[in-house]
Amino acid sequence: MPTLTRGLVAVSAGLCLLTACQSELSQPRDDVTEGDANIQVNQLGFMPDAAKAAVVPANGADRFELIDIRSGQSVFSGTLSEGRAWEHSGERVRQADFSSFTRPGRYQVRVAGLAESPEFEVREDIYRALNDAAIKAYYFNRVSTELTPEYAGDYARPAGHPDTQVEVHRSAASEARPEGTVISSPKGWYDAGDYNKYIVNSGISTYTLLAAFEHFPEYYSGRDLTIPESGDAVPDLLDETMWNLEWMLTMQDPHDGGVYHKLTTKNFSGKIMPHEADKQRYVVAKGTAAALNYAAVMATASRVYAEYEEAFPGFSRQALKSAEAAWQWAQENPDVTYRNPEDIQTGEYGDDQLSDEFAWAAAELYITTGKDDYYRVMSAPELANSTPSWSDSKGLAWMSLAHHREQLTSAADRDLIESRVTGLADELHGEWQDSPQGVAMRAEDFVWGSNGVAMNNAMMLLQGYRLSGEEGYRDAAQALLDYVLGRNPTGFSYVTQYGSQTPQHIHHRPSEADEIEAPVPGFLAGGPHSGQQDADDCPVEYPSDKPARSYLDHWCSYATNEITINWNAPLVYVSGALQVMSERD
Ligand code: G3I
Ligand code: 9MR
Repeated sequence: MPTLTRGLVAVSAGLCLLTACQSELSQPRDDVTEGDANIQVNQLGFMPDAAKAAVVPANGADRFELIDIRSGQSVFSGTLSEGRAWEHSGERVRQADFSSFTRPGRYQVRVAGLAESPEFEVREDIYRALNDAAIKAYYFNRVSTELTPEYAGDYARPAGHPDTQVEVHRSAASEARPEGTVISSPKGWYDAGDYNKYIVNSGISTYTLLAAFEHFPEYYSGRDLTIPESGDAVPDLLDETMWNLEWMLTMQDPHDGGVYHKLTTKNFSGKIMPHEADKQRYVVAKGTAAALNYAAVMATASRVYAEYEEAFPGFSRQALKSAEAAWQWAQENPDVTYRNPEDIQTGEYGDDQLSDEFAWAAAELYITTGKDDYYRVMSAPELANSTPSWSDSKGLAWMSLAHHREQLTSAADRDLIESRVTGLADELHGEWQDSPQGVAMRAEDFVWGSNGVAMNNAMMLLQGYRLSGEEGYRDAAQALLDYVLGRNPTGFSYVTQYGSQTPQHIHHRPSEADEIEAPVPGFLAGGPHSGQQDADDCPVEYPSDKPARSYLDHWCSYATNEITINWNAPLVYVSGALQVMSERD
């Protein structure tokens, strides 16, 4: 803080003492770190050449040291940045930058007057296990199959939800399939901590995993995730995504190309294991968002699996055909927005902004088919870029176009594609630079699933890095990964079983209902935000209203401590990308 401003704060505090603002002073002040704050650091650690920083509560100290755990010796020391208040936590913090320290080993950060930081490592392959686990989490959430000890270890469980006798709900009835028609719609992944399957959310998750593969095929071709398909001719990541794609195919009505919005029970089940949750399931209402999301994902899958024709004969062609049929349905039904029918209480994933879904589907169909008409209907010059979410998919269109830019036809405007991608990366990079916490999280990012937003912000920064080689984009993405792995004011590394303090009570029915103490590994908890929509269901209070501290590691907190497939997917993308891109250097 400049001396002049510091003086003013002191003067106004002094005036307060003499006048009537005593009560103001007894309130916690936004610019002062509260007593029990700790040093925050990525609890896994860093690759040797990465940007590395810890966040330190501002106390009197100006310097920090790195302590080598093995020798107990100080191996690096540096000056802390200026203390500034982070508006999203209300805490005054300083950054300890040790990017220039590259020696592999195990360390912690020491600052006079504070407890030592959690331990972390500097290691070449630091994110491999995390990346494997974040993908393996999808296996743990597979529907319609037993998880055997060979692949699931302690988390083995009987098969849940065969989904071979699913009823067409009234809202989805058509002439060819009247209400009550029974269809088979097995496989897929459970969406989250609940047992339902939602097209829109499973679509963005599947796409993001396919993008991870499309961007880094060599890396993922070499990984062994210990899933039932391991050892076959297909990379494990693509075996895992196929589990969901096979389900998605069954959600299209073959009579008209329309896609059901979700497959669900009428209400959320209790805290029981999958095989115990045996209430009737329904496919519910076709919708435009579902059709377009489906079209985008199937068009993407068609090109990714074209290389694996032998393992999945006919799949690539079938996926494209069904993508085109869904696209056609959406053209004829352009504004069928989804709302839960009265008797259906489960997740809604309702979205009435459909222009981004149209653009995304068009972009993927254009890339896969090379047909210029698809590019034209995308209306690229009018399409902005933004951080992707289940309800906003335009960023995925730009991400795919950027990856394939060298192969596009002349209809595509490559300069526009590059400027959209670097434009968003610049915005996020600026946010990172200005943030006292050193993290590109805007006020609007602290929503239900804020950790997913953090990872999607990082994924978009990495698109900028892949295009431009601008190191600052990569460093800003690294800082976001650091944030979810512990460099945040809650002290949690938000990925189950990855870090020294991790969520123990995620809102995930199998984790809560099994007899095992530790939750299923590799899941990213939703993360803090001020919404507290579950406060009435929680027997404990949130520790703070501040967006970055409003988090509860409690089963009750479905608004901050649930896990979902769409938040894990960008964690997969980012942890894999940072690992691979550094290995390439
Ligand atoms: O759209 C409004 C926006 O206009 C407004 O400014 C903003 C202010 O808070 O709210 C926006 O709505 C939010 C909506 O998500 C869209 O982002 C709601 O507040 C928020 O409560 C809602 O949260 C969704 C939540 O379900 C409740 O519906 C989450 O995004 C979504 O990830 C979550 O998804 C659930 C599924 O329904 C069921 N399965 C688990 C999954 C994760 O919890
Ligand atoms: O368990 C449900 C979770 O999966 C959903 O994301 C969440 C929001 O739709 O709802 C949870 O169910 C809660 C319900 O909405 C309200 N009563 C308590 C339920 C959880 O115990």
